Amino acid sequence: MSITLFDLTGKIALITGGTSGLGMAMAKGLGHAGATLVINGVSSKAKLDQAVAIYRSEGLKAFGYLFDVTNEAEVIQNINTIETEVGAIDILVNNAGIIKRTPLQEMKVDDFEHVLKVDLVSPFIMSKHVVKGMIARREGKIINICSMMSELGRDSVGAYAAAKGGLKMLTKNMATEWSKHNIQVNGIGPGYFATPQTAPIREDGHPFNNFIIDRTPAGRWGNPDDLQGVVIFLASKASRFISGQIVYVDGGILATIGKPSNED
Ligand code: GCO
Repeated sequence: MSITLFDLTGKIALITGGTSGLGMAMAKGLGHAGATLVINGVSSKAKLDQAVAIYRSEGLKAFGYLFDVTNEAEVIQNINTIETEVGAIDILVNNAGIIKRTPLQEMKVDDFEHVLKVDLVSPFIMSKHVVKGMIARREGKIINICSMMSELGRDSVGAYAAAKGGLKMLTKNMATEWSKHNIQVNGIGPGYFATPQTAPIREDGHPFNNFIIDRTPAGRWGNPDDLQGVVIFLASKASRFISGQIVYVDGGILATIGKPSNED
């Protein structure tokens, strides 16, 4: 089998929320597989420039674009600019996301809507405008970053789980409508990973830390680099006949109801 199946040389990959965490790890994987990286950030130009410098320090071809993925006018403008300045987008990774940990009964409607807007509506906005070029070229890859919360709930993350559950079904519907154009749309569902997003529930002996280690058959938190293989796979020719699937990278947590804490 030729290893060129996984070669992304000559491809351009746009990763939203690519300035840190899982987005940066996945982008580095795509870059080291040969893709040119277009990194979206929203918080600050300084943070975006710092991230682009990190990619370039690893010998990767990377460009940064600061825009709000929930703002359709900004999305349209920046996709046009990217396709003029860098080139046609072959791979879109909808990774940008937020979480607000609040019990549903206490959650403000504005906060609930904001989580859905970033985590569910923005992948729709981004994909709606990137897919036009992919359809014209009859080729493309869209990868939506779902979550194990696309399948399971947890106290205090109701808005996030609703968004990620919706993103799972949006992924299937994108696949339904766009696969006929040789565009594959799939999702990645990370389990619990050691990132800035999970730092508040992981560090300084937080009880959740031991819970996750006990609950995960692999017995550890995920390392962001654990996602590089699957994102290269879903971005490459190797997955050309796979569409509408969510690949869970979770150390086995979704496979089991777990075990009593006093059992090895
Ligand atoms: C939480 C975590 C999770 C993980 C991840 C799991 O508070 O439960 O933040 O949401 O981040 O999404 O797949």
